[in-house]
Amino acid sequence: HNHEETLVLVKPDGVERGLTGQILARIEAKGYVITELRMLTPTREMLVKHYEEHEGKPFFEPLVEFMGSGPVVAARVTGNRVIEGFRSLAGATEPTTAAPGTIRGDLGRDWGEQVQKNLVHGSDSTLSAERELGIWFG
Ligand code: YYY
Ligand code: MG
Repeated sequence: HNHEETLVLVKPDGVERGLTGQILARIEAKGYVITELRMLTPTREMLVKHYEEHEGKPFFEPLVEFMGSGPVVAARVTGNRVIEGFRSLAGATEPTTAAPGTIRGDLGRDWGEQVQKNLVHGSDSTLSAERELGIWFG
């Protein structure tokens, strides 16, 4: 798995707060390699596909709306066990309780109105990585 790949997104809150550089720097500092990078405001169509596993859940609509609310930075990231490694670096879903030392734990918090403001996305399996990279990088 030397060439394992994952999709990382810096979500609209991360971009808006000017944390893109810090987040990408943490990925590089851990030793992973960014092989493709783009900034875009995703369409609803892309987001519905991206979050298809969550369709029907109560947080789905607000999540899709938030993710389309501004520019996002998408990165193709490569390295041994990068899927697991990036999720560990990102920390738990909820930034309030994500461990210090992680991206969400160090840079995130609860902003009240939207629990989905947790700075980053990382694919959770080789299958979802392949699927998601197709959505964001074609
Ligand atoms: O993979 P990860 O991002 O850590 O969490 P998921 O369970 O895949 O949920 C995707 C996304 O949805 C999460 O980053 C925030 C949002 N979300 C939410 O708003 N409310 C929840 N109860 C669970 C997830
Ligand atoms: Mg997920």
